Amino acid sequence: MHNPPIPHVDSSDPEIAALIGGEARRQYEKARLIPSENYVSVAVLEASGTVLTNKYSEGYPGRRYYEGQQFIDPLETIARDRAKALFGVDHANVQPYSGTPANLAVYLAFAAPGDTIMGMALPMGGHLSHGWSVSATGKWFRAVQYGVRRDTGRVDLDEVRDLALKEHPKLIFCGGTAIPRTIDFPAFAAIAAEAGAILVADIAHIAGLIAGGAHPSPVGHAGVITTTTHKTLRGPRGAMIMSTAEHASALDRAVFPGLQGGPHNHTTAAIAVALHEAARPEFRDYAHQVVTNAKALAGALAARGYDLVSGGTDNHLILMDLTSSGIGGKPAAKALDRAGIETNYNTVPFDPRKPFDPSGLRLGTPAVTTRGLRAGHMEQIAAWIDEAITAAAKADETVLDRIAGEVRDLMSAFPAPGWTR
Ligand code: DSN
Repeated sequence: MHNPPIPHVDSSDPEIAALIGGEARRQYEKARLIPSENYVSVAVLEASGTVLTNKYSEGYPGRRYYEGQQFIDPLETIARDRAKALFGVDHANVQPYSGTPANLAVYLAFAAPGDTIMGMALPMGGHLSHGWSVSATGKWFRAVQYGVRRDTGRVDLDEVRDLALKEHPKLIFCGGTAIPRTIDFPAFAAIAAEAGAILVADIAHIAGLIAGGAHPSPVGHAGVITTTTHKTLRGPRGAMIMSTAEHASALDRAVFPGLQGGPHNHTTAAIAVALHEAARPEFRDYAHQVVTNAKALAGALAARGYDLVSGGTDNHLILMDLTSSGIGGKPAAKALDRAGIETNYNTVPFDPRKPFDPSGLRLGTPAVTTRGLRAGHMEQIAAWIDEAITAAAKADETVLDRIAGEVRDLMSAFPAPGWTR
């Protein structure tokens, strides 16, 4: 059952309780390989489900528009201080509701509608909110987009520099959602300085790796850093903006009153708890194990003949290009889900197929590493992925159901925060 228990939901709303319980069991039984997901600790879950959700706190500690902030003010101050200490930044705002609102606040702080901004194109590994055409950021700003090289699958820094010097963007975003390689923050910083742009490092995917010392930090290179809190950082769904002192007040004004109303105080508390956990030595071990596991999984998939964008990974994320496997990313992801292995279909760079039926599969190791899986288990997971993709190409559902049972057996040996038998 769900942990912490939910007896009051059980008795007052059994329909919703059953769905929550079902999701807790699903998360326990599956090998969850979506690289932007994780398992938060029971402490983070407890903090998320508190009376803090009852309170309005528009403003910032010491400057609120509602009375009764005796406990909220110190709580938000602790969350901000923990973020500053963990990442080594001058300033942290913990109020953005999630990653896209955090990025929108950066636009509001430093750009006006119609201004030129620059980011990585979504199909190349970037994020919608870095100026992709269907996003408000692509509609309201003049977005120029960079990509990766066709031959290496890696960011082409020469292209980034040429584009930045030609287009003079106000903001340059680095980071994204499907980047399997180390982000070269010093190189981006040099380009931004030359072009007169503010560099924004969106570290949503790799924040936990940075906190744990398993990926270089953008601090000292990017004036503004945005992140969600729920991916490798292993906190609740939320976001933060961090910056140099110079940009602090513009960013704070953009979040509130520019973009948002009252902060979600229960989320702020859970972020504080997660940041406390991320400052512990065990979290460093976790971050490095995530990368070790991802490299092991990538190696095992490559050994089975799969094409990996950029040839492998430096971080938590692997992007498989299934073009030569005779199956699209979507049917492969659906078959894997039936086989107990959760991934997501994804475009690959230069994908000839549509985003809703793309050629790629995106997977990663943050969640299974939290469960306790180690590099040795990645060989077995790669074998299951291979078998399931082969079975899916032949529409053999018996094989998928057999694998699901084997995955369940493996995962049942590893406790999942959020579930107790
Ligand atoms: N949904 C996030 C991810 O999965 O990477 C991006 O918004």
